[in-house]
Amino acid sequence: MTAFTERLKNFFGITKSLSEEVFEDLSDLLVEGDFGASEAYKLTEKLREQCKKEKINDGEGAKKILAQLLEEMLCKDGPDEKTIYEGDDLLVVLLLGVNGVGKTTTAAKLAKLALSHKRRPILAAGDTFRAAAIDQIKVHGERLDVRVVAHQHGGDPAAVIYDALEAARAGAGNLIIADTAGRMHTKASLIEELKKIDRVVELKAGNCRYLKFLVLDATTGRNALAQAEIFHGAVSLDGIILAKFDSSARGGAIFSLADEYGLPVIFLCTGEKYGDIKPFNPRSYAEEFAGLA
Ligand SMILES: Nc1nc2c(ncn2[C@@H]2O[C@H](COP(=O)(O)OP(=O)(O)OP(=O)(O)O)[C@@H](O)[C@H]2O)c(=O)[nH]1
Ligand SMILES: [Mg+2]
Repeated sequence: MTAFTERLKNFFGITKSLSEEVFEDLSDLLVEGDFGASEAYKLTEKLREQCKKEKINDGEGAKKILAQLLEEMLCKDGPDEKTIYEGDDLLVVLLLGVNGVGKTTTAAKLAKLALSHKRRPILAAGDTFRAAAIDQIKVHGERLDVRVVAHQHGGDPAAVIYDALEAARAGAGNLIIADTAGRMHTKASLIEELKKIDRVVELKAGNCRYLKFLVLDATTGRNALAQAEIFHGAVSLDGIILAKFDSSARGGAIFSLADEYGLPVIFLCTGEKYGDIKPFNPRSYAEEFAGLA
C-alpha cells in the first residue's frame, strides 16, 4: 500500500456519514492522487449517485463502491503475461519512454521473466544515444546469460533492432526485447526516430507479433499523460509498464491514461531487482487505490 492509498483509507475510516462535504473532500483527495480535476469530479458524482441508489451512507460502504467504479475505468483488454510469453513464435517487444523512467531495467526484468516462461530472449541495445547505455544493457545480458545485440554508440537504433531480428531468425532466440533512448536533441528528432524504428520493425518483423510498451515512472504524476500523448501519437502503443510504483507513488494517472487514450497497464514494477515486476491486475489496483485491500 502506498502512502496515498493509506490516506484514502483513513479518509473513509473516519467518514461516518456521507455529507456533501465528504464528496468534495474526496474529489480534492483524488486530485492529490494524480487524478485530473474533471475526472475526480465525475467520479465522485458517480459515487454519490451509486451510494444514493444503494442506500449507502457510511465511509466503508462508499469505499467499496469507489473501488468498483475505479475498476470499471481501467482497460482490461491488453496483452497479459500469458499472451505475451506463451508459445514460441517470434515476438518483438519495444520499450519506449522518456529518459530515466526505467526502460533498461524493465528490459532486463522482462528478459528474466521470459527465461522463466522458457522463452529465448534477445536484448537489443536500441539506446545508442547515451554513451553508457550499451554497457548497461550488456551487463544485464551477462548477469542473466541473455544474448545482447548492440552496435556502436551513436549508431542507428533501427539497425540494431533489424540485426536482432536477423539473429532471431537465424535461431538465436524468439523474443526480442528492445531498449530505446528516452532523449534526443529535440522532441521532433525523438519522434522522427521512434517512427523510423517502428517502420523498420513493422517491415522486418513481417507478420510476427510486435508490441510497443511505454514505460512510465509512477512518481511523475500527471506528466505521464503528456508523455503518453507524444509516444502514442508517434507509434500507437499497446500498453503501459508502470515502473517505480513504490511507496511514494500515487498512481491516479493510470485511470486518466485508460480514460483518455484507452491504454491498458501490463506490468507494475516495484523495485530495482530483476524480480520486482508483476502483472497488472485492474481489480487489485483499483481496490488498493481505494484503500480497500
Ligand atoms: N525503485 C525503483 N527503481 C527503479 C525501477 N526501475 C528502474 N529503477 C531505477 O531507476 C533508475 C533508472 O533506470 P533505467 O532502467 O536506467 O532507466 P532508463 O529509462 O533506461 O533511463 P535512460 O536510459 O537514461 O533513459 C535506475 O537507478 C534504476 O535502478 C523500479 O521499478 N523501482
Ligand atoms: Mg536506459
